[in-house]
Amino acid sequence: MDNRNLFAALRAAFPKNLDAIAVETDTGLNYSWRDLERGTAMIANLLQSLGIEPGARIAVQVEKSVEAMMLYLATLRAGYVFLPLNTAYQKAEIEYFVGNAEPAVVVCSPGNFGWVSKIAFQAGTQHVFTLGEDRNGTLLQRAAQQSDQQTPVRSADDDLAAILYTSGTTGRSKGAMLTHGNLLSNAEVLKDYWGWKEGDVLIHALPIFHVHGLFVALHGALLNGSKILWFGKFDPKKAIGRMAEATVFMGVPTLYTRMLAEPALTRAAVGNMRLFISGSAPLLLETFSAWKERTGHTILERYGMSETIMLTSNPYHEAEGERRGGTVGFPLPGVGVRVRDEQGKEVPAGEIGGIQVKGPNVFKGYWRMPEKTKEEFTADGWFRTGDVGKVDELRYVTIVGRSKDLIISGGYNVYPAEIEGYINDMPGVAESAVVGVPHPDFGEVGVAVVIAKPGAQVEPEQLIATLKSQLANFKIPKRCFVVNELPRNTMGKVQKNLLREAHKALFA
Ligand code: MCA
Ligand code: AMP
Repeated sequence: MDNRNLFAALRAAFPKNLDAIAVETDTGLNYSWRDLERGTAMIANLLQSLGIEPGARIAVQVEKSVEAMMLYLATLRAGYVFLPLNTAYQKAEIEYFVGNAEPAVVVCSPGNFGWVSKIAFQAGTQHVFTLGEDRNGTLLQRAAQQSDQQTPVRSADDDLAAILYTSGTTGRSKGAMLTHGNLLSNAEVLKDYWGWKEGDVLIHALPIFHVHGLFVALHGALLNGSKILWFGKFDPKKAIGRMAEATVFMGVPTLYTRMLAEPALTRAAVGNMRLFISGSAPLLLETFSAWKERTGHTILERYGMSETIMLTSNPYHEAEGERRGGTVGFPLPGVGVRVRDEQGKEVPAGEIGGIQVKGPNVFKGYWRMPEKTKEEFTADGWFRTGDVGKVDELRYVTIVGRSKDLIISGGYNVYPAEIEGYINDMPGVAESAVVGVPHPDFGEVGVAVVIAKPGAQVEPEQLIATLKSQLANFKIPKRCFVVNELPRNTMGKVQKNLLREAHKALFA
Protein backbone atom coordinates (compact mmCIF):
# COMPACT_ATOMS: atom_id res chain seq x y z
CA MET A 1 0.00 0.00 0.00
CA ASP A 2 1.18 3.51 -0.84
CA ASN A 3 1.59 5.75 2.12
CA ARG A 4 -1.32 8.20 1.80
CA ASN A 5 -0.23 10.23 4.80
CA LEU A 6 -1.03 13.80 3.82
CA PHE A 7 2.08 15.23 5.45
CA ALA A 8 4.29 12.73 3.64
CA ALA A 9 2.73 13.80 0.32
CA LEU A 10 3.23 17.49 1.07
CA ARG A 11 6.77 16.83 2.27
CA ALA A 12 7.56 15.00 -0.97
CA ALA A 13 6.69 18.18 -2.85
CA PHE A 14 9.17 20.37 -0.91
CA PRO A 15 11.78 21.81 -3.29
CA LYS A 16 15.21 20.17 -3.51
CA ASN A 17 16.85 23.19 -1.95
CA LEU A 18 15.58 22.94 1.60
CA ASP A 19 17.36 26.19 2.47
CA ALA A 20 15.12 28.21 0.18
CA ILE A 21 12.49 30.33 1.91
CA ALA A 22 9.16 28.56 2.35
CA VAL A 23 7.29 31.15 4.40
CA GLU A 24 7.89 34.84 4.83
CA THR A 25 5.73 36.52 7.45
CA ASP A 26 4.33 40.03 7.68
CA THR A 27 6.36 40.43 10.87
CA GLY A 28 9.61 39.91 8.97
CA LEU A 29 10.33 36.27 9.86
CA ASN A 30 11.64 33.82 7.29
CA TYR A 31 11.20 30.05 7.49
CA SER A 32 13.08 27.73 5.16
CA TRP A 33 11.70 24.40 3.97
CA ARG A 34 14.23 22.82 6.32
CA ASP A 35 12.74 24.81 9.21
CA LEU A 36 9.30 23.36 8.36
CA GLU A 37 10.78 19.87 8.11
CA ARG A 38 12.61 20.11 11.43
CA GLY A 39 9.94 22.04 13.32
CA THR A 40 7.19 19.61 12.37
CA ALA A 41 9.43 16.65 13.26
CA MET A 42 10.08 18.08 16.72
CA ILE A 43 6.41 18.77 17.42
CA ALA A 44 5.45 15.33 16.04
CA ASN A 45 8.03 13.72 18.33
CA LEU A 46 6.63 15.65 21.28
CA LEU A 47 3.10 14.46 20.53
CA GLN A 48 4.28 10.87 20.09
CA SER A 49 6.27 11.04 23.34
CA LEU A 50 3.02 11.62 25.25
CA GLY A 51 2.00 8.02 24.74
CA ILE A 52 -1.38 8.89 23.25
CA GLU A 53 -3.25 6.49 20.98
CA PRO A 54 -3.07 6.76 17.18
CA GLY A 55 -6.14 8.70 16.03
CA ALA A 56 -6.24 10.80 19.21
CA ARG A 57 -7.61 14.32 18.72
CA ILE A 58 -5.36 17.37 19.05
CA ALA A 59 -7.66 20.37 19.66
CA VAL A 60 -6.12 23.73 18.87
CA GLN A 61 -7.38 27.25 19.56
CA VAL A 62 -4.47 29.61 18.94
CA GLU A 63 -3.74 32.80 17.04
CA LYS A 64 -2.45 32.39 13.50
CA SER A 65 1.28 31.75 13.33
CA VAL A 66 3.68 29.64 11.29
CA GLU A 67 4.18 27.47 14.39
CA ALA A 68 0.41 26.87 14.53
CA MET A 69 0.64 25.71 10.91
CA MET A 70 3.54 23.45 11.89
CA LEU A 71 1.44 22.02 14.70
CA TYR A 72 -1.17 21.05 12.11
CA LEU A 73 1.42 19.40 9.88
CA ALA A 74 3.03 17.68 12.87
CA THR A 75 -0.33 16.25 13.88
CA LEU A 76 -0.72 14.67 10.43
CA ARG A 77 2.87 13.52 10.49
CA ALA A 78 2.41 11.77 13.83
CA GLY A 79 -0.90 10.14 12.86
CA TYR A 80 -3.23 12.14 15.09
CA VAL A 81 -6.38 14.05 14.24
CA PHE A 82 -6.30 17.83 14.04
CA LEU A 83 -9.23 19.75 15.51
CA PRO A 84 -8.94 23.47 14.74
CA LEU A 85 -11.08 25.94 16.66
CA ASN A 86 -11.99 29.51 15.72
CA THR A 87 -10.16 31.96 18.01
CA ALA A 88 -13.43 33.83 18.53
CA TYR A 89 -15.06 30.88 20.32
CA GLN A 90 -15.83 31.50 23.97
CA LYS A 91 -16.28 29.29 27.01
CA ALA A 92 -19.58 27.58 26.20
CA GLU A 93 -18.49 26.87 22.63
CA ILE A 94 -15.11 25.42 23.66
CA GLU A 95 -16.74 23.40 26.43
CA TYR A 96 -18.97 21.73 23.87
CA PHE A 97 -16.22 20.95 21.34
CA VAL A 98 -13.83 19.59 23.95
CA GLY A 99 -16.57 17.59 25.64
CA ASN A 100 -17.70 16.13 22.33
CA ALA A 101 -14.34 15.39 20.72
CA GLU A 102 -12.53 14.27 23.90
CA PRO A 103 -9.13 15.43 22.68
CA ALA A 104 -6.02 13.90 24.20
CA VAL A 105 -4.21 17.20 23.78
CA VAL A 106 -5.46 20.78 23.86
CA VAL A 107 -3.30 23.65 22.69
CA CYS A 108 -4.47 27.18 23.51
CA SER A 109 -3.20 30.76 23.59
CA PRO A 110 -1.10 31.55 26.69
CA GLY A 111 -3.61 34.20 27.76
CA ASN A 112 -6.48 31.67 27.72
CA PHE A 113 -4.69 28.90 29.61
CA GLY A 114 -6.67 29.48 32.82
CA TRP A 115 -10.15 28.89 31.47
CA VAL A 116 -9.29 26.55 28.61
CA SER A 117 -7.22 24.18 30.72
CA LYS A 118 -9.99 24.05 33.30
CA ILE A 119 -12.47 22.97 30.62
CA ALA A 120 -9.98 20.48 29.15
CA PHE A 121 -8.99 18.83 32.43
CA GLN A 122 -12.64 18.55 33.44
CA ALA A 123 -13.32 16.76 30.14
CA GLY A 124 -10.52 14.30 30.86
CA THR A 125 -7.84 15.76 28.57
CA GLN A 126 -4.40 14.86 29.93
CA HIS A 127 -2.21 17.41 28.17
CA VAL A 128 -2.72 21.13 27.76
CA PHE A 129 -0.04 23.22 26.07
CA THR A 130 0.14 26.88 25.15
CA LEU A 131 1.25 28.47 21.90
CA GLY A 132 1.40 32.24 21.44
CA GLU A 133 1.56 34.13 18.16
CA ASP A 134 5.13 35.19 18.99
CA ARG A 135 6.64 31.69 19.34
CA ASN A 136 6.09 31.66 23.10
CA GLY A 137 4.35 29.04 25.20
CA THR A 138 4.92 25.56 26.54
CA LEU A 139 4.38 23.65 23.29
CA LEU A 140 7.55 24.96 21.68
CA GLN A 141 9.49 24.84 24.94
CA ARG A 142 8.76 21.13 25.15
CA ALA A 143 9.24 20.49 21.44
CA ALA A 144 12.66 22.14 21.56
CA GLN A 145 13.89 19.18 23.62
CA GLN A 146 12.89 16.68 20.93
CA SER A 147 14.87 15.25 18.04
CA ASP A 148 14.44 16.98 14.68
CA GLN A 149 14.27 13.61 12.90
CA GLN A 150 10.97 11.76 12.62
CA THR A 151 9.54 9.27 10.17
CA PRO A 152 5.96 10.19 9.17
CA VAL A 153 3.52 7.45 10.11
CA ARG A 154 1.91 5.37 7.38
CA SER A 155 -1.69 6.33 6.71
CA ALA A 156 -4.38 4.82 4.56
CA ASP A 157 -6.86 6.89 2.56
CA ASP A 158 -9.53 6.16 5.12
CA ASP A 159 -7.56 7.26 8.22
CA LEU A 160 -8.84 10.37 9.96
CA ALA A 161 -6.76 13.53 9.53
CA ALA A 162 -9.01 16.27 10.88
CA ILE A 163 -12.35 17.00 12.47
CA LEU A 164 -14.02 20.28 11.58
CA TYR A 165 -17.01 21.34 13.60
CA THR A 166 -19.86 22.82 11.63
CA SER A 167 -22.96 24.07 13.36
CA GLY A 168 -26.26 22.44 12.71
CA THR A 169 -29.58 23.95 11.80
CA THR A 170 -30.99 22.11 14.77
CA GLY A 171 -29.23 20.92 17.85
CA ARG A 172 -25.51 21.12 18.45
CA SER A 173 -22.47 21.37 16.22
CA LYS A 174 -21.37 18.28 14.33
CA GLY A 175 -17.76 17.27 13.81
CA ALA A 176 -17.11 16.53 10.14
CA MET A 177 -14.51 13.74 9.95
CA LEU A 178 -12.08 14.26 7.09
CA THR A 179 -9.58 11.60 6.09
CA HIS A 180 -6.07 11.74 4.64
CA GLY A 181 -7.62 10.48 1.39
CA ASN A 182 -10.30 13.22 1.34
CA LEU A 183 -7.73 15.98 1.82
CA LEU A 184 -5.01 14.58 -0.38
CA SER A 185 -7.24 13.70 -3.33
CA ASN A 186 -8.83 17.16 -3.25
CA ALA A 187 -5.43 18.90 -3.03
CA GLU A 188 -4.11 16.84 -5.95
CA VAL A 189 -7.13 17.70 -8.11
CA LEU A 190 -6.84 21.42 -7.31
CA LYS A 191 -3.10 21.51 -8.01
CA ASP A 192 -3.86 20.49 -11.54
CA TYR A 193 -7.15 22.31 -12.02
CA TRP A 194 -5.83 25.68 -10.91
CA GLY A 195 -2.62 25.29 -12.88
CA TRP A 196 -0.20 25.56 -9.94
CA LYS A 197 3.27 25.92 -11.44
CA GLU A 198 6.88 26.54 -10.65
CA GLY A 199 7.55 30.02 -9.33
CA ASP A 200 4.06 30.46 -7.86
CA VAL A 201 3.93 32.46 -4.63
CA LEU A 202 0.79 32.45 -2.47
CA ILE A 203 -0.49 35.32 -0.35
CA HIS A 204 -1.99 33.60 2.70
CA ALA A 205 -4.26 36.04 4.51
CA LEU A 206 -7.05 33.78 5.82
CA PRO A 207 -7.46 32.24 9.26
CA ILE A 208 -6.15 28.69 9.60
CA PHE A 209 -9.03 27.14 11.50
CA HIS A 210 -11.36 26.56 8.52
CA VAL A 211 -11.23 24.71 5.21
CA HIS A 212 -10.32 27.74 3.11
CA GLY A 213 -7.15 28.87 4.89
CA LEU A 214 -6.10 25.56 6.46
CA PHE A 215 -6.63 23.20 3.55
CA VAL A 216 -7.28 24.91 0.23
CA ALA A 217 -4.69 27.66 0.51
CA LEU A 218 -2.07 25.83 2.57
CA HIS A 219 -2.16 22.49 0.76
CA GLY A 220 -2.19 24.33 -2.57
CA ALA A 221 1.09 26.07 -1.88
CA LEU A 222 2.80 23.18 -0.06
CA LEU A 223 1.88 20.54 -2.63
CA ASN A 224 3.46 22.77 -5.25
CA GLY A 225 6.54 23.57 -3.16
CA SER A 226 5.52 27.22 -3.40
CA LYS A 227 6.62 30.05 -1.17
CA ILE A 228 3.97 31.61 1.07
CA LEU A 229 3.71 35.29 2.00
CA TRP A 230 2.08 34.91 5.37
CA PHE A 231 -0.27 37.44 6.98
CA GLY A 232 -1.27 36.97 10.60
CA LYS A 233 -4.34 39.07 9.93
CA PHE A 234 -5.79 40.33 6.67
CA ASP A 235 -4.91 43.93 5.90
CA PRO A 236 -6.00 45.11 2.43
CA LYS A 237 -3.21 47.70 2.05
CA LYS A 238 -0.49 45.27 3.07
CA ALA A 239 -1.85 42.45 0.91
CA ILE A 240 -1.94 44.69 -2.16
CA GLY A 241 1.54 45.92 -1.26
CA ARG A 242 2.97 42.38 -1.60
CA MET A 243 1.25 41.42 -4.84
CA ALA A 244 4.24 42.43 -6.93
CA GLU A 245 6.03 39.40 -5.40
CA ALA A 246 3.09 37.01 -5.49
CA THR A 247 1.08 35.09 -8.08
CA VAL A 248 -1.89 33.52 -6.24
CA PHE A 249 -4.40 35.02 -3.79
CA MET A 250 -7.32 33.28 -2.09
CA GLY A 251 -10.02 35.05 -0.16
CA VAL A 252 -13.62 35.26 0.93
CA PRO A 253 -15.66 37.98 -0.86
CA THR A 254 -15.18 40.46 2.04
CA LEU A 255 -11.43 40.46 1.35
CA TYR A 256 -12.09 41.43 -2.26
CA THR A 257 -14.52 44.24 -1.41
CA ARG A 258 -12.09 45.60 1.17
CA MET A 259 -9.24 45.60 -1.38
CA LEU A 260 -11.48 47.30 -3.94
CA ALA A 261 -11.91 50.15 -1.46
CA GLU A 262 -8.15 50.79 -1.64
CA PRO A 263 -6.90 53.26 -4.29
CA ALA A 264 -3.63 51.26 -4.29
CA LEU A 265 -5.43 48.42 -6.08
CA THR A 266 -4.39 49.10 -9.66
CA ARG A 267 -3.43 47.05 -12.72
CA ALA A 268 0.20 47.83 -12.02
CA ALA A 269 -0.06 46.60 -8.42
CA VAL A 270 -1.35 43.19 -9.53
CA GLY A 271 0.80 42.92 -12.65
CA ASN A 272 2.66 39.87 -11.34
CA MET A 273 -0.46 38.02 -10.19
CA ARG A 274 -1.65 34.90 -11.99
CA LEU A 275 -4.83 33.95 -10.15
CA PHE A 276 -7.39 35.36 -7.72
CA ILE A 277 -9.70 32.78 -6.14
CA SER A 278 -12.86 33.50 -4.15
CA GLY A 279 -15.05 31.20 -2.12
CA SER A 280 -16.79 30.37 1.19
CA ALA A 281 -19.63 32.80 0.45
CA PRO A 282 -21.37 34.14 -2.65
CA LEU A 283 -19.29 36.62 -4.63
CA LEU A 284 -21.57 39.41 -5.82
CA LEU A 285 -21.56 39.95 -9.57
CA GLU A 286 -20.89 43.59 -8.72
CA THR A 287 -17.61 42.67 -6.99
CA PHE A 288 -16.65 40.23 -9.77
CA SER A 289 -17.15 42.96 -12.41
CA ALA A 290 -15.53 45.75 -10.41
CA TRP A 291 -12.46 43.57 -9.87
CA LYS A 292 -12.18 42.81 -13.58
CA GLU A 293 -12.58 46.44 -14.47
CA ARG A 294 -9.98 47.66 -11.99
CA THR A 295 -7.34 44.94 -12.23
CA GLY A 296 -7.93 43.21 -15.55
CA HIS A 297 -8.19 39.88 -13.65
CA THR A 298 -11.22 37.61 -13.68
CA ILE A 299 -11.79 36.21 -10.21
CA LEU A 300 -12.15 32.43 -10.20
CA GLU A 301 -15.04 31.48 -7.89
CA ARG A 302 -15.28 28.02 -6.42
CA TYR A 303 -17.60 26.28 -3.97
CA GLY A 304 -17.01 23.91 -1.09
CA MET A 305 -18.04 22.82 2.37
CA SER A 306 -16.34 21.56 5.53
CA GLU A 307 -17.86 18.14 4.84
CA THR A 308 -16.63 17.94 1.27
CA ILE A 309 -13.70 20.35 0.87
CA MET A 310 -13.84 21.72 -2.70
CA LEU A 311 -16.71 20.64 -4.94
CA THR A 312 -16.87 22.88 -7.97
CA SER A 313 -14.70 25.50 -9.56
CA ASN A 314 -14.74 27.89 -12.43
CA PRO A 315 -12.09 26.86 -14.95
CA TYR A 316 -8.54 28.14 -14.82
CA HIS A 317 -7.63 27.15 -18.38
CA GLU A 318 -9.53 29.08 -21.03
CA ALA A 319 -9.85 25.95 -23.15
CA GLU A 320 -12.20 24.52 -20.53
CA GLY A 321 -14.54 27.49 -20.65
CA GLU A 322 -14.87 31.02 -19.33
CA ARG A 323 -14.99 32.01 -15.67
CA ARG A 324 -18.57 33.03 -15.17
CA GLY A 325 -19.46 35.51 -12.46
CA GLY A 326 -22.45 34.45 -10.39
CA THR A 327 -21.67 30.77 -10.95
CA VAL A 328 -19.37 28.46 -9.01
CA GLY A 329 -18.17 26.71 -12.17
CA PHE A 330 -18.00 23.02 -12.97
CA PRO A 331 -17.92 19.94 -10.75
CA LEU A 332 -14.23 19.23 -10.10
CA PRO A 333 -12.76 16.16 -11.80
CA GLY A 334 -13.88 13.09 -9.87
CA VAL A 335 -16.67 14.96 -8.06
CA GLY A 336 -20.29 14.12 -8.82
CA VAL A 337 -22.86 16.92 -8.51
CA ARG A 338 -26.57 16.41 -9.10
CA VAL A 339 -29.72 18.40 -8.39
CA ARG A 340 -32.81 16.77 -6.93
CA ASP A 341 -36.30 18.00 -6.12
CA GLU A 342 -37.96 17.53 -2.74
CA GLN A 343 -39.15 14.05 -3.69
CA GLY A 344 -35.60 13.07 -4.59
CA LYS A 345 -36.21 13.12 -8.34
CA GLU A 346 -33.54 14.44 -10.74
CA VAL A 347 -34.51 17.87 -12.11
CA PRO A 348 -33.86 18.88 -15.74
CA ALA A 349 -30.75 20.93 -16.57
CA GLY A 350 -31.16 24.58 -15.55
CA GLU A 351 -33.89 23.87 -12.99
CA ILE A 352 -33.55 24.50 -9.30
CA GLY A 353 -33.32 21.88 -6.57
CA GLY A 354 -31.19 20.55 -3.72
CA ILE A 355 -27.51 20.06 -4.57
CA GLN A 356 -26.16 16.57 -3.81
CA VAL A 357 -22.56 15.46 -4.18
CA LYS A 358 -20.39 12.37 -4.25
CA GLY A 359 -16.66 11.73 -4.58
CA PRO A 360 -13.38 10.88 -2.84
CA ASN A 361 -13.51 14.34 -1.23
CA VAL A 362 -16.73 13.64 0.69
CA PHE A 363 -16.20 13.19 4.42
CA LYS A 364 -16.46 9.99 6.41
CA GLY A 365 -19.34 11.13 8.59
CA TYR A 366 -20.07 13.20 11.68
CA TRP A 367 -18.01 12.37 14.72
CA ARG A 368 -19.97 10.00 16.96
CA MET A 369 -23.25 10.90 15.23
CA PRO A 370 -24.10 7.92 12.99
CA GLU A 371 -27.79 8.88 12.89
CA LYS A 372 -27.08 12.46 11.79
CA THR A 373 -24.65 11.14 9.20
CA LYS A 374 -27.26 8.77 7.82
CA GLU A 375 -29.82 11.58 7.56
CA GLU A 376 -27.52 13.68 5.40
CA PHE A 377 -26.87 10.96 2.82
CA THR A 378 -29.36 9.61 0.27
CA ALA A 379 -30.00 5.88 0.05
CA ASP A 380 -27.67 5.71 -2.96
CA GLY A 381 -24.83 7.40 -1.11
CA TRP A 382 -24.99 11.06 -2.17
CA PHE A 383 -24.39 13.81 0.40
CA ARG A 384 -27.08 16.46 0.72
CA THR A 385 -25.28 19.81 0.83
CA GLY A 386 -28.27 21.85 2.02
CA ASP A 387 -27.48 24.30 -0.79
CA VAL A 388 -30.07 25.03 -3.41
CA GLY A 389 -29.00 25.54 -6.99
CA LYS A 390 -28.94 24.43 -10.59
CA VAL A 391 -26.63 22.91 -13.16
CA ASP A 392 -27.06 24.25 -16.71
CA GLU A 393 -26.51 22.46 -20.03
CA LEU A 394 -22.88 23.55 -20.07
CA ARG A 395 -22.42 22.09 -16.55
CA TYR A 396 -22.01 25.45 -14.80
CA VAL A 397 -23.28 25.19 -11.25
CA THR A 398 -25.12 28.16 -9.73
CA ILE A 399 -26.06 28.39 -6.07
CA VAL A 400 -29.33 30.26 -5.65
CA GLY A 401 -30.00 29.76 -1.96
CA ARG A 402 -29.88 27.38 0.97
CA SER A 403 -32.40 24.99 2.38
CA LYS A 404 -30.44 25.09 5.64
CA ASP A 405 -31.16 28.11 7.83
CA LEU A 406 -27.68 29.59 7.66
CA ILE A 407 -26.16 33.06 7.49
CA ILE A 408 -22.71 33.43 5.93
CA SER A 409 -21.11 36.54 7.34
CA GLY A 410 -17.66 37.54 6.08
CA GLY A 411 -17.07 33.89 5.20
CA TYR A 412 -18.04 32.57 8.64
CA ASN A 413 -21.14 30.46 9.10
CA VAL A 414 -23.69 31.59 11.64
CA TYR A 415 -26.61 29.32 12.46
CA PRO A 416 -29.70 31.33 13.50
CA ALA A 417 -30.99 28.37 15.56
CA GLU A 418 -27.94 28.61 17.84
CA ILE A 419 -28.31 32.38 18.38
CA GLU A 420 -32.07 32.11 18.87
CA GLY A 421 -31.44 29.46 21.54
CA TYR A 422 -29.28 31.88 23.53
CA ILE A 423 -31.72 34.77 23.08
CA ASN A 424 -34.73 32.65 24.08
CA ASP A 425 -32.93 31.69 27.30
CA MET A 426 -32.67 35.33 28.37
CA PRO A 427 -35.07 36.57 31.05
CA GLY A 428 -38.02 38.47 29.60
CA VAL A 429 -37.73 36.95 26.12
CA ALA A 430 -40.72 35.00 24.81
CA GLU A 431 -39.43 34.20 21.35
CA SER A 432 -36.94 35.32 18.72
CA ALA A 433 -35.98 34.97 15.08
CA VAL A 434 -32.56 35.69 13.65
CA VAL A 435 -32.31 36.38 9.92
CA GLY A 436 -29.54 37.32 7.52
CA VAL A 437 -29.71 40.62 5.64
CA PRO A 438 -27.37 42.07 2.99
CA HIS A 439 -24.32 43.94 4.29
CA PRO A 440 -21.78 45.87 2.20
CA ASP A 441 -18.72 44.56 4.07
CA PHE A 442 -19.65 41.09 5.36
CA GLY A 443 -22.03 40.19 2.51
CA GLU A 444 -24.66 39.16 5.00
CA VAL A 445 -25.13 39.81 8.73
CA GLY A 446 -27.59 38.64 11.36
CA VAL A 447 -30.49 40.72 12.66
CA ALA A 448 -32.47 39.59 15.70
CA VAL A 449 -36.21 40.15 15.99
CA VAL A 450 -37.47 39.51 19.49
CA ILE A 451 -40.79 39.27 21.30
CA ALA A 452 -40.83 40.09 25.01
CA LYS A 453 -42.87 38.11 27.53
CA PRO A 454 -46.07 39.89 28.60
CA GLY A 455 -45.16 42.71 30.98
CA ALA A 456 -41.41 42.24 30.48
CA GLN A 457 -39.05 44.86 29.12
CA VAL A 458 -36.28 43.76 26.72
CA GLU A 459 -33.58 46.29 25.83
CA PRO A 460 -31.93 45.58 22.46
CA GLU A 461 -28.53 46.96 23.55
CA GLN A 462 -28.58 44.86 26.70
CA LEU A 463 -29.54 41.77 24.73
CA ILE A 464 -26.64 42.28 22.30
CA ALA A 465 -24.22 42.90 25.18
CA THR A 466 -25.33 39.66 26.88
CA LEU A 467 -24.86 37.70 23.67
CA LYS A 468 -21.37 39.19 23.27
CA SER A 469 -20.39 37.74 26.62
CA GLN A 470 -21.54 34.27 25.53
CA LEU A 471 -20.75 33.72 21.88
CA ALA A 472 -18.03 34.25 19.27
CA ASN A 473 -18.12 37.89 18.10
CA PHE A 474 -18.92 37.18 14.43
CA LYS A 475 -22.15 35.41 15.50
CA ILE A 476 -23.57 38.47 17.26
CA PRO A 477 -26.53 40.04 15.38
CA LYS A 478 -25.56 43.52 14.23
CA ARG A 479 -29.04 44.86 15.13
CA CYS A 480 -31.89 43.83 17.39
CA PHE A 481 -35.57 44.81 17.23
CA VAL A 482 -38.18 44.16 19.89
CA VAL A 483 -41.61 43.69 18.28
CA ASN A 484 -45.11 42.61 19.30
CA GLU A 485 -45.42 39.74 16.90
CA LEU A 486 -43.57 37.72 14.29
CA PRO A 487 -45.07 37.02 10.84
CA ARG A 488 -46.34 33.43 10.65
CA ASN A 489 -47.78 31.14 8.04
CA THR A 490 -50.98 29.18 8.52
CA MET A 491 -48.99 26.41 10.22
CA GLY A 492 -47.76 28.93 12.78
CA LYS A 493 -44.19 28.82 11.47
CA VAL A 494 -42.24 32.09 11.51
CA GLN A 495 -41.89 33.44 7.97
CA LYS A 496 -38.27 34.41 7.95
CA ASN A 497 -38.46 35.48 4.31
CA LEU A 498 -40.80 38.31 5.34
CA LEU A 499 -38.43 39.40 8.10
CA ARG A 500 -35.51 39.37 5.66
CA GLU A 501 -37.55 41.43 3.23
CA ALA A 502 -38.57 43.93 5.92
CA HIS A 503 -34.96 44.49 7.02
CA LYS A 504 -33.12 44.08 3.73
CA ALA A 505 -32.22 47.78 3.43
CA LEU A 506 -30.88 48.18 6.99
CA PHE A 507 -27.23 48.34 5.92
CA ALA A 508 -27.69 49.29 2.27
C1 MCA B 1 -15.24 40.15 12.23
N1 MCA B 1 -16.44 40.68 12.61
C2 MCA B 1 -17.41 40.06 11.93
C3 MCA B 1 -16.75 39.13 11.11
N2 MCA B 1 -15.42 39.21 11.32
N3 MCA B 1 -18.74 40.21 11.95
C4 MCA B 1 -19.46 39.43 11.13
N4 MCA B 1 -18.89 38.51 10.31
C5 MCA B 1 -17.55 38.35 10.28
N5 MCA B 1 -17.00 37.46 9.49
C6 MCA B 1 -16.68 41.73 13.58
C7 MCA B 1 -16.21 41.37 14.96
O1 MCA B 1 -17.24 40.75 15.63
C8 MCA B 1 -15.87 42.72 15.54
O2 MCA B 1 -17.06 43.33 15.97
C9 MCA B 1 -15.37 43.52 14.34
O3 MCA B 1 -15.90 42.86 13.19
C10 MCA B 1 -13.86 43.55 14.24
O4 MCA B 1 -13.32 42.24 14.41
P1 MCA B 1 -11.98 41.79 13.69
O5 MCA B 1 -11.69 40.42 14.07
O6 MCA B 1 -10.94 42.85 13.88
O7 MCA B 1 -12.44 41.79 12.18
P2 MCA B 1 -11.61 41.70 10.88
O8 MCA B 1 -10.19 41.39 11.16
O9 MCA B 1 -11.92 42.89 10.07
O10 MCA B 1 -12.24 40.38 10.20
C11 MCA B 1 -12.98 40.38 9.06
C12 MCA B 1 -12.52 39.27 8.18
C13 MCA B 1 -12.66 37.93 8.93
C14 MCA B 1 -11.07 39.49 7.75
C15 MCA B 1 -13.38 39.28 6.93
O11 MCA B 1 -14.00 37.76 9.31
C16 MCA B 1 -12.16 36.77 8.14
O12 MCA B 1 -10.97 36.49 8.08
N6 MCA B 1 -13.07 36.04 7.48
C17 MCA B 1 -12.71 34.87 6.70
C18 MCA B 1 -13.40 33.68 7.22
C19 MCA B 1 -12.94 32.39 6.53
O13 MCA B 1 -11.77 32.12 6.37
N7 MCA B 1 -13.89 31.57 6.11
C20 MCA B 1 -13.64 30.35 5.41
C21 MCA B 1 -14.50 29.26 5.97
P3 MCA B 1 -17.20 43.90 17.45
O14 MCA B 1 -16.10 44.88 17.58
O15 MCA B 1 -18.59 44.48 17.47
O16 MCA B 1 -17.03 42.69 18.33
S1 MCA B 1 -14.23 27.74 5.08
C22 MCA B 1 -15.69 27.59 4.17
O17 MCA B 1 -16.59 28.32 4.35
C23 MCA B 1 -15.88 26.64 3.04
C24 MCA B 1 -15.55 25.24 3.23
C25 MCA B 1 -15.27 27.16 1.78
O18 MCA B 1 -15.93 26.99 0.74
O19 MCA B 1 -14.20 27.74 1.84
P1 AMP C 1 -18.90 25.57 5.88
O1 AMP C 1 -20.00 25.00 6.68
O2 AMP C 1 -18.13 26.61 6.57
O3 AMP C 1 -18.10 24.51 5.30
O4 AMP C 1 -19.62 26.35 4.70
C1 AMP C 1 -20.09 25.72 3.57
C2 AMP C 1 -21.14 26.54 2.89
O5 AMP C 1 -20.58 27.75 2.39
C3 AMP C 1 -21.70 25.86 1.67
O6 AMP C 1 -22.66 24.88 1.98
C4 AMP C 1 -22.28 27.04 0.91
O7 AMP C 1 -23.55 27.37 1.42
C5 AMP C 1 -21.29 28.15 1.24
N1 AMP C 1 -20.35 28.44 0.15
C6 AMP C 1 -19.08 28.05 -0.01
N2 AMP C 1 -18.56 28.55 -1.15
C7 AMP C 1 -19.54 29.27 -1.73
C8 AMP C 1 -19.65 30.05 -2.92
N3 AMP C 1 -18.63 30.22 -3.74
N4 AMP C 1 -20.84 30.65 -3.18
C9 AMP C 1 -21.88 30.51 -2.37
N5 AMP C 1 -21.84 29.80 -1.22
C10 AMP C 1 -20.69 29.20 -0.91
